[in-house]
Amino acid sequence: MPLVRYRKVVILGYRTVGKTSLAHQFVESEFLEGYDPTVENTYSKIVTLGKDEFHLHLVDTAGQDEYSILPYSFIIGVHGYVLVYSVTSLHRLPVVLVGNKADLSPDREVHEVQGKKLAESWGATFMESSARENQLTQDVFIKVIHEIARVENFYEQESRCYLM
Ligand SMILES: Nc1nc2c(ncn2[C@@H]2O[C@H](COP(=O)(O)OP(=O)(O)OP(=O)(O)O)[C@@H](O)[C@H]2O)c(=O)[nH]1
Ligand SMILES: [Mg+2]
Repeated sequence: MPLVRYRKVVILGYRTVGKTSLAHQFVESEFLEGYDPTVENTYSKIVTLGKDEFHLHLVDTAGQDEYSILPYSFIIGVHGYVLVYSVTSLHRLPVVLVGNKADLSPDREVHEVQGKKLAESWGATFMESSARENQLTQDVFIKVIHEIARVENFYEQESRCYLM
């Protein structure tokens, strides 16, 4: 008897990047031409990989912007995330990848350079931190505020250019 394992995966990303279309294509094998903004939707599919069966529970979310609040169901019991962007738009949310517990140097398994490279490959900002250190912790959240402002300014300037 194959083991059926439950996997809860949350699909995140900005509005209209195609989260629902991807989920729908995966589960129903068809492309959705129309656009119907998602409030929240779930999809289920049994996926067989070799001898293993996975009961995949996909949570299709409403597109996020900088004002979105993620409900608990997007965090609790989640096994993985799919972060989607559209290649047709540069408009992406700022992401700060934080390598925390940097104070625990004897237990370190991830080198700072590895974190940096991963963040670079995502176009994300990277920081190491320690929740034991107030200043380092402040820096994380100040960084994300700066990043949001940077992206906002960029798009404000861009829309001004269009208006001219
Ligand atoms: N050409 C093309 N169009 C796509 C693709 N994915 C999505 N679309 C179209 O883009 C529009 C938005 O797609 P959705 O899947 O609804 O986007 P979403 O990310 O779920 O949007 P929200 O629920 O508002 O966050 C729809 O008109 C889709 O048909 C794609 O890979 N190629
Ligand atoms: Mg959607």
